[in-house]
Amino acid sequence: MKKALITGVNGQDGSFLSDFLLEKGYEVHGIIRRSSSFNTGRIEHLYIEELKSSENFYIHYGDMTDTSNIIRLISEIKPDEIYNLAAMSHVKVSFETPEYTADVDGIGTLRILEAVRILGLEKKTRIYQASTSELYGKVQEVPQRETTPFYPRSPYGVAKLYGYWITKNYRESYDMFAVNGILFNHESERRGETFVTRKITMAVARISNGKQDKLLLGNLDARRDWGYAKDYVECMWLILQHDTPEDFVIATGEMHTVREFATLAFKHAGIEIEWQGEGIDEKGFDVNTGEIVVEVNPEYFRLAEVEQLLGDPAKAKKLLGWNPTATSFEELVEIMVTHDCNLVKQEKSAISEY
Ligand code: NDP
Ligand code: GDR
Repeated sequence: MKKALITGVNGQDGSFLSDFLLEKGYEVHGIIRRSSSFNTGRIEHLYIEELKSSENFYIHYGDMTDTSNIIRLISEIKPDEIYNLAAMSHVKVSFETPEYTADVDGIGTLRILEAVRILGLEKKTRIYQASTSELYGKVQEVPQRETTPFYPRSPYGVAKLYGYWITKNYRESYDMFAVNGILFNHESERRGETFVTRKITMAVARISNGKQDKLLLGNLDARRDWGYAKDYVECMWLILQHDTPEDFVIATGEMHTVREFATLAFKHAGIEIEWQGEGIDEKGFDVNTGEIVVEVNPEYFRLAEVEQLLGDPAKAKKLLGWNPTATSFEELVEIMVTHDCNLVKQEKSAISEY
């Protein structure tokens, strides 16, 4: 039985990856942080004793800033595969916590690589690093592929740039199977509520159920290549199964604005939106009631914005046989809105069911 260690196991991707690897027959070990309130909502379903998968699922306390903890866990578990998903993952928040973000997202990656090297596991343990389309930031080429130059636009992007290069450097210096998945935005019903897609779908659910008046958003013109997280975790695994250690762009190859996402999300809940005004004065009106349901609030603007991201998944398609459009943009929006409407009707908190 193969053993996998997942950092960030209770995040969006960590939870889907755990489901996926347990289904594949892996023994899965995950690292979570101590928290004063429950933080295991997304992986709770894996704790249920009657579930066969729970026999092979182990949780350990740890932190990406705690070197001795990381060395101890890797030494005890001796994983065949490490998926380094833990990160301070919010781009806007990284402007307020730049040093911490560098420590967790940048040096944290080094701590994993060094632990594997110090423990002499270079030939046994394959390492996946969660790299990001935020590396491209101010884009130098459209669409972005593995060879496109990087230009990060946030402390998060800069910290992840270190993570990217140190992974590549350890691969080249110590002959380790250490690789980057450069993943473009991927969303789901398990997405954190402060990211724009989930913020929109939760607001749509609450507004259509009379529990919220309007949705406040920042840059409506930002364009992203949005995929479905469940499809993307399969790719993380495929990257580690590949014969040679290589970096891959994972994306759908389709780009939409925040405005388009919001329009479609409201439509799925039966609300037709008409947009009026420009820039910070732009508003979204419900055509049936004439009520304002979306308003722009400059509080949500970024200090340095990434205006557009569009990935080219050709390499992953060709070498990994991955299907980038297994779930379409329309299906993704529908999955999230349907899920959140049910959640709001039942008046549950967003992540308590996982
Ligand atoms: P989430 O924010 O949902 O999850 C992040 C995880 O990291 C959480 O489990 C969090 O734990 C954990 N974490 C944060 N800080 C620490 C720390 N100091 N020590 C240990 N664990 C920590 O992110 P996603 O699941 O969406 O993303 C997974 C990874 O992929 C991240 O590295 C992200 O930067 C990257 N990525 C994500 C993309 C996306 O579109 N989702 C695209 C490209 C890259 P806690 O719950 O305690 O905060
Ligand atoms: P991003 O995701 O920054 O791409 O990082 P996010 O959903 O936060 O923003 C996407 C775009 O939407 C614009 N936007 C808003 N964003 C938020 N959060 N809230 C708003 O109200 C709002 N209004 C408009 C943003 O300005 C931005 O342009 C995500 C994270 O998961 C990273 O960890 C990951 O690396 C990248 O995706 C790829």
